[in-house]
Amino acid sequence: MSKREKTETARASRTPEEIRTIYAENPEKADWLVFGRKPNSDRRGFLKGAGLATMGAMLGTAIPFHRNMPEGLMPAAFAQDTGIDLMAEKQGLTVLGDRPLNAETPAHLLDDKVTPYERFFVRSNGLYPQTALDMKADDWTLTIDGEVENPLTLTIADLKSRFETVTQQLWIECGGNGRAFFNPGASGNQWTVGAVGCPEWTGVRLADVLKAAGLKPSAVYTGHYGNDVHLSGDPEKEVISRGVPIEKAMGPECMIAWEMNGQPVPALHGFPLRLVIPGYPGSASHKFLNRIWVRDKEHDGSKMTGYSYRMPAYPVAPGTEVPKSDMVVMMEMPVKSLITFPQTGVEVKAGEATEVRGHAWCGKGDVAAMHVSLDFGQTWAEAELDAPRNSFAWQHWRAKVTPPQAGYYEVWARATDKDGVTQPPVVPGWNPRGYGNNMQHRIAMFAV
Ligand SMILES: Nc1nc2c(c(=O)[nH]1)N[C@H]1C(S)=C(S)[C@@H](COP(=O)(O)O)O[C@H]1N2
Ligand SMILES: [Mo]
Repeated sequence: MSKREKTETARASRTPEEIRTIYAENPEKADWLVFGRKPNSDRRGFLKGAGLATMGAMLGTAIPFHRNMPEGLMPAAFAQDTGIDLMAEKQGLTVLGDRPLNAETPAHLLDDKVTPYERFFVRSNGLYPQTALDMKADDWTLTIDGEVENPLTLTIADLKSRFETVTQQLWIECGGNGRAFFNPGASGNQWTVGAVGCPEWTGVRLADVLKAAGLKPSAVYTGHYGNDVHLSGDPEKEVISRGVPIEKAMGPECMIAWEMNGQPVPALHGFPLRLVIPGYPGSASHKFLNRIWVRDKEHDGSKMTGYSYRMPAYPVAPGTEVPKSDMVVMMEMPVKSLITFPQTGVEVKAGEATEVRGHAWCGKGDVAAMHVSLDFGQTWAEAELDAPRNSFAWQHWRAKVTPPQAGYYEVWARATDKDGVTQPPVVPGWNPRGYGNNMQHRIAMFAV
């Protein structure tokens, strides 16, 4: 074979998986492989010559309209499959979209004390990295740099050997959970109540790793990075990069985890390493984590600024146009609860006591009390509320309700935090992007 023939064979024998990985890791090489284009040449050319031959060979057929096809676009044939395979083991989730993949869990499927993989919601801002799809990351590293005395680059083996391994049950709730109920509505995923879950995580404390890197006095914020791929396929575009104040990051609840429920963190949830920062919007819990940049100011990565995960600094009337300069970063999630049993629409016997139960959680820490009502909020009965298994695990609660006679009832539930702040019966403070809706959860109950 001539050198040229060898090159052509090398190009044409790539699998779609390889092409995606190369696009993610080395865009210039990908351009060369797919389009036969030299680095730094014009990105906006149309497909011709070697590029055309290569792409035709990879697709295994001719491209009749090749004259119209721009270079630099990864052929859709190689684009990531939609979530169908990734979602195979999820049970009963409502898929809100498949590019990016987002799915929430109906309340009655969140009844487990520890949320199993099958029922844990999925929130993606980008496409899944090949390392996660392959569940292979032998040489994965996590870098801690920025405002630290000793920048660190650690393998997962280093994390395991240098720091204490801890297991904690910690909840993650998307900042936009409940968005569907805002009026006027907010753009974004129309989460109802199920963008929350509380699996068990194994890993190290974020604080231990930050301490080992030696925080400088100038360290005030974290900035998180992972290797998921922007929806455009452009490897240079950042999908999401959020951070938290150092005081939060140093809390013992915050973890760098490699296991979820005793198994390697699944692809959908950030294989091989993710942050778990309970209490804050889920977006702080970065998946596919490979870098923490310690900042000397509030982090300004993608989806940290503008209206993303920000609330107006003051209460506004629904629909108000709030200037960006008046939007502040969302920190603690509000106190909240779910009724996970029975399922809404349940039929019960009039005059008989029925058990209702669920979980409660709060961004500031423990929930202090839990109440239920069967008369549209006129009277409330205190529910039995368990202590959390560990700090920032959700708390289980149960109560009995007895519909006095046949008819339609609603069970309303509300959690109250240590400061006496409780969940409102209707949507709380309107905000442009529909974050932080902690209105009371309610289910329908028919007594016969
Ligand atoms: N790398 C990366 N991390 C991420 C995201 C993402 O798109 N990419 N989404 C965030 C958001 S908005 C949420 S709510 C949680 C969801 O975690 P889960 O998909 O494991 O339920 O992950 C966060 N971490
Ligand atoms: Mo989120």
